[in-house]
Amino acid sequence: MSSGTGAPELDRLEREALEEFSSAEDASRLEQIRLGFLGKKGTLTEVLRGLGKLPPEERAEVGSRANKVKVRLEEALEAARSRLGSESESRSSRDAFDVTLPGILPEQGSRHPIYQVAERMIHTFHNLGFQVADGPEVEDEWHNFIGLNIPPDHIARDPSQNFYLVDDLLLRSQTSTVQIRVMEQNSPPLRIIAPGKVYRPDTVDASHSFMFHQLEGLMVDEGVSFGELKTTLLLFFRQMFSREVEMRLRPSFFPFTEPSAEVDLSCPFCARKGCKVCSQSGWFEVGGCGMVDPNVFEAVGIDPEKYTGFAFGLGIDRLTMASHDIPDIRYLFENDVRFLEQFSY
Ligand code: 2U9
Repeated sequence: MSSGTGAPELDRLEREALEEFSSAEDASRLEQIRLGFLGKKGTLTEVLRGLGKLPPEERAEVGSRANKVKVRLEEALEAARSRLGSESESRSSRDAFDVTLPGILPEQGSRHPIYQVAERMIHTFHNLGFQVADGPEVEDEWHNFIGLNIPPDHIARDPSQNFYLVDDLLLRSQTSTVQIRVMEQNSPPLRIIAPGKVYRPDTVDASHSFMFHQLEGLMVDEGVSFGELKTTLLLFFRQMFSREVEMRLRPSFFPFTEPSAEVDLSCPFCARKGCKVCSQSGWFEVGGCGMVDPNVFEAVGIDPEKYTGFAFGLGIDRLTMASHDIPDIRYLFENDVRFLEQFSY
């Protein structure tokens, strides 16, 4: 190391020091280097101390240069300290890793409660010989109304009751459109279910939404009777709820079935004692059903003299709410994780 005091010597001193600081491999070596340049007897300290002995004309220039070098060396020292400090820190935290700690499981999602109930329904109908059929959510009036024997002046076709997109296209208001499509393309015997989303512009409140889920069923063959409809539904509900539930059919009217009935279950949540879910009545409405109207068969080219069939419609959201004691349908569609995680499995 030169102990000269001119500007070129200071340049060289600076270069050497910077190089040594940046290549120091640990803290004790860095300290040695610091002492060599900046310590009491360090080369730069000596230069600064010797300034007074320089001729006055050199003193100012060399002094200013030496002070700048000092600032740069102190910065380089800090940088080297933090480099070595963070290296040694990360090495020590690596060394401290406790391999006996249990792992952290990644968070896992689960199916939406509506889909969990739908899957159980599908599985149960599958056991009864029904196959799942699917169809588009954007439909034409033929599949949504005309094929289902719903006349042009029927209130169900009113623009205020449907999401029309353009003249002949709307978001389907029931999944019956799927059964129409299946019957158009297949011959009996048929045993299908059509689960899916349907859309109606209802004002949203605790029990209504503009989109909800239905599961509809259809069985067509020679000699299919109302008795078979009743048995099929009763077997379904008993399997679905794993209980001896009772079922009651109340006469009703739908354009697509004749005769038609509404389906009540003995409340599966209180065994008819009366509870919140059944409004203390002991009965719980789950959907509607009936024998396929001969006009529907004619519309899809199935001979109503040869074949009969039954159909039913069940509300999946309603069954989900009842099964889990959910008081407001909006919880099902807000996708708040604090709600949904209660149904994880
Ligand atoms: C075809 C022929 C007949 C399906 C049926 C109902 C009665 C019914 C409601 C239950 C609750 C809709 O989700 S809900 O609001 N459904 O009451 N659905 S009969 O009848 C059909 C379907 C397709 C070709």
